[in-house]
Amino acid sequence: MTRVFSGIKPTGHLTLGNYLGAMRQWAAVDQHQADAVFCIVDLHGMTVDHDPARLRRLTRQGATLLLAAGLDPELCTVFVQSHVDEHARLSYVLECVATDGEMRRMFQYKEKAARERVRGGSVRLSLLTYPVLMAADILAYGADEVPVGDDQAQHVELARDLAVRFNQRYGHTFVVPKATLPRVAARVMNLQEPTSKMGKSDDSGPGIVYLLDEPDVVRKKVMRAVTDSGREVVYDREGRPGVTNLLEILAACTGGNPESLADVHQSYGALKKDTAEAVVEVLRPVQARHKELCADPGYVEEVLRHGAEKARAMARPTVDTAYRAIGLLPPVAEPALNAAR
Ligand code: AQP
Repeated sequence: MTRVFSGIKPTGHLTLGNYLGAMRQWAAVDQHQADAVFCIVDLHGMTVDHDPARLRRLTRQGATLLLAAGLDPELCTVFVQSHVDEHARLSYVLECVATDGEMRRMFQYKEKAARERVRGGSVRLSLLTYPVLMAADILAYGADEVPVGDDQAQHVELARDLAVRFNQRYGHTFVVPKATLPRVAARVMNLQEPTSKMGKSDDSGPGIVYLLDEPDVVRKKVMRAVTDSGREVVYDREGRPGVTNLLEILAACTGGNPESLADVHQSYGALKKDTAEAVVEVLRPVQARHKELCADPGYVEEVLRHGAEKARAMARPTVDTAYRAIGLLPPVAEPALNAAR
C-alpha cells in the first residue's frame, strides 16, 4: 500500500490555504486510499521567533483542526512531531548528507530570511536547515507520496535528492518520495496581495481567511479582496491575479472549474459574493466539529498519544538502519553487556 506523509507547522492559526491546498485532500482522499501519516510539525514552529506558550496552544489547536477537518484516527495516524524522537535523530544524519548551498537555494529560506532581516531580527540557523528536518520527517516513514501545496514542492524535491544520494553512498535505505499537488488551489493567494501566497504567519490579517474565522468575518475579507483594474471576470493568473485567485478559491470550494466559473460571472461583485458564501459553507462543518472536539480535550490527547506510539514504531526501524548504514556504532544491548563482564 502506498505510504503518504504530510504535516503542518503551528506558526499561526491555520488558513484557508492550508485547508484547500493540503488538509482537505488528506481527509477526502489520502486517508482512504493510502497508509497515511499526518503530523503537526511543531519543531518547524521554532524556526522563527516564537513564544513557547503560543506554540503549545497552536500545536493543540492545529491537531484539533486536523481532526475537525475529517482526519479519522481509525484510518490514518495523527501525531505531534516532537513526540517522536526519530525526526530529530534522522535530521542530523541528513545534515551530514546535504550541502549548505542546497539549503541557501530554498525559496522559503530566502523569502523568510529577508523578511526577518527587514524586521531587524536575526535569522535562526534552524530556518536554514529546516528543509533537512522536513526531509527527515518524510524519509523516516518511507513515504512514497507527500501531498502538499505548491510552496512545499521544492522541499519535497530536496527530500528526494537526499534519499537518492544517501542510498547511493551508504546502501539502499530510503524510499524516494514524490510530491502530489491538488488539482486547483495548489497556491491560494493573499486576498490583499494576490501575488503573494496566503501564509498563516503573514502580517496582512485582512488578506488571510483563517479556518476559525466567523462567517461574517469571512464575508468581509472576501468582499474586500483586492481585484484588478479590468471589469470582466477573466481567468488569467499573470494579468488578473486577484480575480483569478477568487475563481480558484470558488472552484476549490464548489468542485467547479475556474475557467467555466469565469464565464458565468458578469461582475467582480457577484464573484466575490459567491466566493464568500462558498468559503463559509466549506468552513461550516469544520468549525462545528472543532467546537465539539474542544469540549472533549481528553479525546484529542488520546488520539495524539496513540498516534505517536504508532508513528514511533513505523519510523524507528528506518532511522536505525540509516544510523548503521552511515557508520554509527550500534549501542550494545543490556544483556550482551552483562554477558561480556
Ligand atoms: N496558500 C496556500 N495555498 C495552498 N497550500 C498551502 N499550504 C500552505 N499555504 C498554502 C500548504 O499547507 C500545508 C502545510 O503548510 P505549513 O503550515 O507546514 O507551511 P507553509 O507551507 O509555510 O504554510 P504557511 O501557512 O505559509 O506557513 P508560514 O506562514 O508559517 O510559512 C503544506 O502542504 C502547504 O503547501
